[in-house]
Amino acid sequence: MAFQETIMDRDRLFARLDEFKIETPSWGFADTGTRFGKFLQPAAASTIDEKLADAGTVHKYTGCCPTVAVHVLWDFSVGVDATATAALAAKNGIRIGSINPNLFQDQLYKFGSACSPDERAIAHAGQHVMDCIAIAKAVKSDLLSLWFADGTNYPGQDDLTTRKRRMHGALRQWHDAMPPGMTMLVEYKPFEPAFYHTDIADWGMAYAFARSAGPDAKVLVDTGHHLQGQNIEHIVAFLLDEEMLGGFHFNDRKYADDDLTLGSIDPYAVFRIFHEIRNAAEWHEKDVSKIAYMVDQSHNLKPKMEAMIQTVTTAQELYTKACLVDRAKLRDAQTRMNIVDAEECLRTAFFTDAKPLLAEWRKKHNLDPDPMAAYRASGYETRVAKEREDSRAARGVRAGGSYA
Ligand code: RM4
Ligand code: MN
Ligand code: MN
Repeated sequence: MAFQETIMDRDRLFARLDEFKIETPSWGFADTGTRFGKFLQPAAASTIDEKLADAGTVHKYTGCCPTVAVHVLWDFSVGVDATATAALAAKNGIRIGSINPNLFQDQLYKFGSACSPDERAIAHAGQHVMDCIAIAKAVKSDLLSLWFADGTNYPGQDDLTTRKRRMHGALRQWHDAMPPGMTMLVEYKPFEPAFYHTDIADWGMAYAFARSAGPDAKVLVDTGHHLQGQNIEHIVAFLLDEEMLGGFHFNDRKYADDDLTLGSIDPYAVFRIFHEIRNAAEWHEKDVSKIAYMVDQSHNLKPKMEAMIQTVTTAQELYTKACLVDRAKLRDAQTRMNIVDAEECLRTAFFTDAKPLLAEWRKKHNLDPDPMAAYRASGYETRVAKEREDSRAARGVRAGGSYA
């Protein structure tokens, strides 16, 4: 189906695309794997310099990834000047985005961090978050993104209500320590690494914790963190109406928290999420400009950079399709209670080829209309593979990476 100017003119669509910025994760450029092992890639980034170079390169070809998320312990060693890292990001044409504390790897966190029955673990977590806030200030980031591995493995292991209260206490304290203008994002996950109960298991708990933490705390929806069959777009619509949607971690899944490429398993579900965001903006006068769109993927087998470019362009395509929903027609069909006509409004937009429109948008921004082809033609991967192998050899380190 051809693009209909009547639904949304190009200028309006292109303005929407200009606003649609996606943050790449530093850890998405590093070697990752599963608990069964890692398959190393010569071109994978193993230093923050290399990760920033990769993130800058993705932005150079896509034009929509101006920030990179960092995981504090993986990207900042103790004593390293965070402002130097921010300067390095700027040199690569990007900025440091969300700051992700690491509240799960220290031995002290065996029974949790903020919810641990061990007061030393709570104090350690609190100190780490204060350090993260200081890093955020130094790099001029306004997002503190919290994910907890807290939970228990066996019924009776700890008191669920007491743990809930510990989490409330920690989040309130950390919220109060944030400077004005900083937002705290609270992520949820139904299970893993804890297998019996997770302290922030779903969006409702994240909502309650964020609400009680203070006005600058919002919910982060990681698309992979739901039980099978969960209607994610409904959660998104609900949170938007409550003005509690802080952002997303993009990835796709088939079984659990698989961290696969966004839209690789169910692109229609991603489209439906974007559709609810456009509904909130266009029908319900919600400000959707502050939503933080972030990628949280683990490219275990795909070449890292290609996987990231594929993710970002897929997100743009699905967002464009959601912008193309004929909302006047949809309203009319809903008013007439004609289910088939209403559903067809969504299907028609979803099956529209967004690629030519995105090619035009890219040309307008002096970008190559085909970011993947342009990236491949640049020879970046072959070049950095050689450089990074040499530099790892010179430093006497094996390829590795940050996590899993
Ligand atoms: C979790 C979650 C967090 C990510 C950690 C490493 O499953 O998605 O966002 O930072 O993994
Ligand atoms: Mn996540
Ligand atoms: Mn995850």
